[in-house]
Amino acid sequence: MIGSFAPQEKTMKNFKSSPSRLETRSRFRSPNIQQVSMGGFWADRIAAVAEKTVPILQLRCDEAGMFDQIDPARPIPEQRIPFSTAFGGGKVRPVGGNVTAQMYWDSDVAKMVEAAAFSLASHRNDTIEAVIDRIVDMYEALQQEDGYLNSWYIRMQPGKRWTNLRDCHELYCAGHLIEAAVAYYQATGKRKFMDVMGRYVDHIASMFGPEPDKRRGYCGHEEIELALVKLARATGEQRYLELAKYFIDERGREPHYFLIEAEERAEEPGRFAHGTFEYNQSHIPVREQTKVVGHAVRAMYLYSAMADLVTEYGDETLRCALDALWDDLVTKRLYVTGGLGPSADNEGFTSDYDLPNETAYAETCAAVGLVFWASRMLGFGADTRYADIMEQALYNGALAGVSLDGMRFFYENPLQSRGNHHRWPWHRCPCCPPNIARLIASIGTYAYGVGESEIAVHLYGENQARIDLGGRAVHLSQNTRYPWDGSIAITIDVEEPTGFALLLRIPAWCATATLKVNDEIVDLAATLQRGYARLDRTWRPGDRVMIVLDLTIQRLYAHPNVRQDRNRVALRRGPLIYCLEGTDNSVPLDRISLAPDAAFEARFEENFLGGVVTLQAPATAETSDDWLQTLYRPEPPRTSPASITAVPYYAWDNREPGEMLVWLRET
Ligand code: FUB
Ligand code: ZN
Repeated sequence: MIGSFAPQEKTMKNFKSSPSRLETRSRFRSPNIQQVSMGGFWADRIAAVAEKTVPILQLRCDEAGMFDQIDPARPIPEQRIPFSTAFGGGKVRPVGGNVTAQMYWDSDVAKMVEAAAFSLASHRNDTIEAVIDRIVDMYEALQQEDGYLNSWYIRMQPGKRWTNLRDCHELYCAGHLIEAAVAYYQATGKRKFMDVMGRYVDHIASMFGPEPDKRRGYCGHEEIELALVKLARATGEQRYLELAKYFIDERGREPHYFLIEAEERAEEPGRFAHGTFEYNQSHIPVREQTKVVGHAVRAMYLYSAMADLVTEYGDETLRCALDALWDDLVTKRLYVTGGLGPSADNEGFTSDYDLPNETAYAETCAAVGLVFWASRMLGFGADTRYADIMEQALYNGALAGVSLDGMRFFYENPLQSRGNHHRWPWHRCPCCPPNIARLIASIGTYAYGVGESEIAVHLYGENQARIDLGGRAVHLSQNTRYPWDGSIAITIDVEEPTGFALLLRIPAWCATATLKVNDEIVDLAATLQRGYARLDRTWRPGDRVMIVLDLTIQRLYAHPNVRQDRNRVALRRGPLIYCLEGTDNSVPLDRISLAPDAAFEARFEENFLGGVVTLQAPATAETSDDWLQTLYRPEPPRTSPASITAVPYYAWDNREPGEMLVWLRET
């Protein structure tokens, strides 16, 4: 099922050293959920998801009425979320007359199942597994003779299936159900859900495609494409990959499918939520796209699938588009937290350098989606450009989406709050909680990339990996307190001396790094390729690699065009972005200024926020005591000394509610 892969060399930014010759890049695929067990930092997060988030997700899906809709043995339920008010959780706003968030309940259930399945791999739980089995049984019973399977169209709007791919998330739901089925199979070995979904995909393939007897449709919300690649990889079935490729190739082509479909519904083609095909990235064919536009989650899922297809087919035309899109995102449209999509209006992108802090939408799902995209860019070669962004989005914009106890969730992730932004227990559009949960529960699969005779270490963190390198078993064990400490010891265990290249990521944020193999210093510069130290040798049982990454606290400055961040700094230590919280700082946060030479101290506090490194520094704060009733005056505010404490951004809003600030003023 794998096509040939052409070598390519191009000039890349952020290189510490460049390869001296053209290299043939290999393909890398992720290990599966059974192959990596996480400890340390991630073990706590994974446990919170398994023990708290997953049961909450199951309960909330039930309370919302989702199982009433799915289970054909129950009476058809009433519609619970009205049309045109698809968003909730305190906010209800129109997104088009024919849409309700209830249409994509299958996706919410599927993501919950996926998070639960991944959690089972590390936290066996018969009760949770029994709930999933019941859900699978419901879907099996619901499935139509011809394989069709969507609870909304079977139960709530019968007779209308496949009439509005633009708005109604039908293929999106299928995609999430496919991902859930693959995860459940990989976690438990149970095949029933995969078989159900295989029948549904056969039905989908009979409906859509380039052949004259099929409709040339694709989904308004990308997702099925990347799911089909997962299914292809899990089953080895090329036809699933071909269907994914069709959906990608067809997107944005003329005649435009969404116009044809609108005409068939006798609707004005321009009358839909947001009124532009940029919203769902179908404004032009994908290979012509160079700007990240529209709804951020949709964009991330689309680019993820495109990257997967580059890995599987070696398609350089898709790769060129992805390079342009990547550069556009990371040089003009990405928050320092790895959050993206500043606007609530389209849940997505606006214009270059438009990165407001307090009103940032930066949906949790979008940062999760960026982790997906970046990890798939690593499919066609280890490159720290992608891995650094993956880590940045993971530890900051995505991880902030769930509280430390795993019980409350952010939908929006601003970089500044006056004290009125808090995690909520649930949302009428509950896409984010299961999304961050499934990412955390499967984080081990993002840590490595496995090629034919290469293993890339993309993420550091305490873990044990059992990797199958073309039939040869390689056990890697990472011993580290990362991200709190930059020392990482990796022990390699092989049954017999085994030749392969170990690729170790040296993040671009790391000013100095040292590397040793079996206590001998390695000349790092000589081994670096695209930011990865390449150790190509015969590995023997018990060989030991030691990496030390410099975690010096850094001040980051934004491009001058980001007007909201002018004269401000953000604090970074290793992969973590820091913020101030009102509860740790006795003055209003926006009155605080840092001197350019103020020295920071980093302190690990074991019993604080689950164990974090906090940052302390002297600063000044403007006082208002002498302003009385004055609003304006000729003299500037007076300042007094203040000492500040910063905490990792992901850990904010886990204590008393209050202010939060990422970009601090610098005098
Ligand atoms: O439309 C399904 C999901 O709901 C999207 O991915 C999120 O952005 C939210 O709109
Ligand atoms: Zn979401």
